[in-house]
Amino acid sequence: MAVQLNYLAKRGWKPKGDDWLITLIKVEFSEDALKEAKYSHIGSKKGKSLKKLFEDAAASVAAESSTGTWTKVYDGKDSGIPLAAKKKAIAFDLDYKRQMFKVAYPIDLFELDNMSGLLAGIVGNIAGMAMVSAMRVYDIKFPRKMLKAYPGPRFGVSGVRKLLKKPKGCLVCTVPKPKIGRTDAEQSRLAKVLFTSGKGTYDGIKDDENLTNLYFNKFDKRCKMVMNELKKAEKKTGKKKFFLCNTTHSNVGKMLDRAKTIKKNGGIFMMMDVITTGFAATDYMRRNNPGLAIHAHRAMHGFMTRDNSPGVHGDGKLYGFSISMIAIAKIYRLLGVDSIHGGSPLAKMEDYGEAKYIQQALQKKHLKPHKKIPTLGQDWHHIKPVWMTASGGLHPGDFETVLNELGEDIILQCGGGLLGHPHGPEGGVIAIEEARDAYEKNIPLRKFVKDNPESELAVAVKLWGYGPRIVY
Ligand code: CAP
Ligand code: MG
Repeated sequence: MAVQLNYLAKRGWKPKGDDWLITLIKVEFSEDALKEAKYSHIGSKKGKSLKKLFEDAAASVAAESSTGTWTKVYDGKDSGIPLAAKKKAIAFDLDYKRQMFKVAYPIDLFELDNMSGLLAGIVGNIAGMAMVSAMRVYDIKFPRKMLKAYPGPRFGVSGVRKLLKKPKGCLVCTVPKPKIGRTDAEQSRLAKVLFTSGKGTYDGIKDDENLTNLYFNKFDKRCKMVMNELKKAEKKTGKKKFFLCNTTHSNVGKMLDRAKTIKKNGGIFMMMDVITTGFAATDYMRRNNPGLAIHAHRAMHGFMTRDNSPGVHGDGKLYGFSISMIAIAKIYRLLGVDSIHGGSPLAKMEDYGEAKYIQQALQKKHLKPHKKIPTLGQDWHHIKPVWMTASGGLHPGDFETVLNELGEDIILQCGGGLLGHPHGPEGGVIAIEEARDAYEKNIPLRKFVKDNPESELAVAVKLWGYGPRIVY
C-alpha cells in the first residue's frame, strides 16, 4: 500500500475554486488489512496504527481512482509522472472516527461530457480494493464546468407542466398490474378507464419496467392503441394526459426507433430503465430522442444503492459496497432525464429516510448538504429541476403524508394502490381523485373519510389504512 505520490492532503486543506469534482466515502477494513496492521478488530485501542491504515486507505482510494496504482512505477523520462503528480486526486477532510473522507479530483482528469469515463475513474476500481471490506460512496459533487458540458433535462418540472397545461399540483399515474399479463388491447382499455372514470382528471399511465415488446403486447401496437385512447380521453375530458411508454432495450438503436414511434403517435413522454440501459444510453437518448420528455425508471438500482448496515448514514459499521441513491439521482439529473423514481417515505422499497433529500437533489438550484445524511450539496446552475416519482406500494391513504413530505412537483404513482381497490379500477381512480382533491383543498384525509364514509376513498382506506406500512 505504498502509493507512489502523496495523495493525502495536509490537515485543514480544502480544494480552492470550483475546478474540482468531490466525492464523499466511508470505508471498513478487511481482516487481512487489519492483521497486517497488527489489529484484530476496528475497536482496538492501538489507535495510531489504525489511523495509519485509514490514511493509507484514503490515499489508496485517491490514487487508484485518479493517477496511481499500488506500487512505485518507473518515473524517468516519458513516464508521465510529473503530470500525474500535478493532476492527482487528493484525499482530504479525514474523519478518523467514522472512517469517512472526501476526495478532490482536478477537473483536468476528466473528459467533461463523458459520464461513463468519469465513473470509470472515481468509482471504477475502488470497491474492488482488497484492503477494504466495505465502502459507501455517499455523494458526488460536480463542478460547474462539467455541468456546462451537459444540456440537462429538456423539459424538467416546468416544461412538463407546460406540455400538460397543469401549472400546479402533483401528477397521478398508474402502472398496470399484473406487471405482465395484459395484451396491448387490454392495456389500452385500461387507459380508457383510467382517463375517463370519475371526473376525468387522472393524468397518466405508465408501462412497467419489465414490459417491453412481447408477442401478446407489442410495443408499436401498445403505443398506438394507448395513445389513441389517450387522445380521445383528452378530447372528452378537456384534460391533458400522458403515457410513460417503455422504450427499454439493450440495443440503443431500437430504443431510438421506439422513441420515434411514440413521437409519431403524438406522445410527449418516453420511459427508459436508466440503470439497466446505462449511463451512455441515457445520455444518448437525451441528446437524440425526437423531442420527448424522458421518464427514468431505476429498476436494478437496489443492487447498487442498498446498504442495510448500521453505518449507512455515517455512524456505525458498514457491511457492504454501495453508492447512494442521492448520487445516482444527481447523475441522472445531469444526464437530462425529466422525471425519475426516487423512492417515497411510505413506499414498499427501502429508502433510509432519504426520499425528501433525493427530491431536493432533483429539484433545488442550490442544494445544501443534509444535516444528518452525509452529503456534499450541489449548485446546479442551468440544469433544470426534474420530477421526483414517488412509487412502490403507494395508495390513496398515503397521499397527505407523501405530498407533505415531497411537495407537489411529484408524479405520484399507484399501481396496486389503484388496481387493488375493492370496487375495481374505476373505484381506484375516484379514490385517488378524492385524495388529491382533499389535499388540494386542505381537507385532512381523515376528516374527508369521516365526513364521507361511503366514498371510494373511505373504501380504499378501510383496506389499506393511511400508512406507513411495510407491504412486503
Ligand atoms: C410500483 C412499481 C415500481 C416500483 C419501483 C412496481 O408498483 O411499478 O416499479 O415503484 O420502485 O412495479 O413495483 P406499485 P421505486 O404501485 O404496485 O407498488 O419507485 O422505488 O423505484
Ligand atoms: Mg414497476
